[in-house]
Amino acid sequence: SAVEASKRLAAWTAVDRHILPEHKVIGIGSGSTVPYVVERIVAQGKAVNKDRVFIPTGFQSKELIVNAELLLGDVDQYPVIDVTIDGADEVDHDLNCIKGGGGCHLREKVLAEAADTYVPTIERSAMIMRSTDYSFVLVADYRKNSKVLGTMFKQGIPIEVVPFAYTKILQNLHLLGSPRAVLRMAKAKAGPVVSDNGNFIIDAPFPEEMMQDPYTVRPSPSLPFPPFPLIFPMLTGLGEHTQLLTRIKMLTGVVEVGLFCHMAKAAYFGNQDGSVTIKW
Ligand code: DER
Repeated sequence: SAVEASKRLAAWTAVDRHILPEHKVIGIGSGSTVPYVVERIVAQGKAVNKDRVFIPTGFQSKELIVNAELLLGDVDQYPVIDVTIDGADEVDHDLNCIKGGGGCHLREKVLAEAADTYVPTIERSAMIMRSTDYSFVLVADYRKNSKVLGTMFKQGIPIEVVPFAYTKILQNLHLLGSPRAVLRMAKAKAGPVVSDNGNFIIDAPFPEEMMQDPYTVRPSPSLPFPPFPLIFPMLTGLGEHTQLLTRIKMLTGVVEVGLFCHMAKAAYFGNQDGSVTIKW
């Protein structure tokens, strides 16, 4: 199908550019696009892959690595990863993305952050603190290439929660601006979806205006620039709606939120016409 061809195109292009011989510890995401990533890595040959170890982001990801006869590692042995490559449910103009459509976003975010080439540099001229440059690369088909999160992937932000707290969290999400938040129910099993970590998943759609800027926090113009932009907007209320990620994460019982903001280094989208769109 056109969608599958576009997934393969995105995956192969990203692997060719970002999975290089010097990369020895590689994080493998989850979903229906990453099998094409593994396919392309295997095609790089046994000689280069025999010195590599591959870290999974869940059951499906582990099965992919094992079935491809690649060396399986875990994040305890390899807490620093050279590059992590993963799918996404939707990516906006600023490379913020919604992940968790497959319910794997907790471990995916751990591996995305582990691929962290954090280089705190201050550009004296503009006094700008460069934050993190994660070696975290997204691959997806054209349906995920969006401008504002939530406008294409409409089922809502996936939120992993401890089962004990899910009813309270649903109530709080309804108050926070997502009256249509629901517990994700399983299709091939009676009852809710249970994550690889034994938790529940809530899908919480928010109105478009809250998704314009799910993370970027602008310090108030009247207040000095960094290093504490996060605090000032809270004081001035500027950060009210742009702290969506933080406000969800702070609800008691929330384990992880499927919003990956300012983390991806690049995103590759296969298009129906055989071209590839790259955001970076
Ligand atoms: O759950 C996730 O974040 C996965 O990466 C998944 O949602 C990606 O979607 P895909 O099946 O279209 O690759």
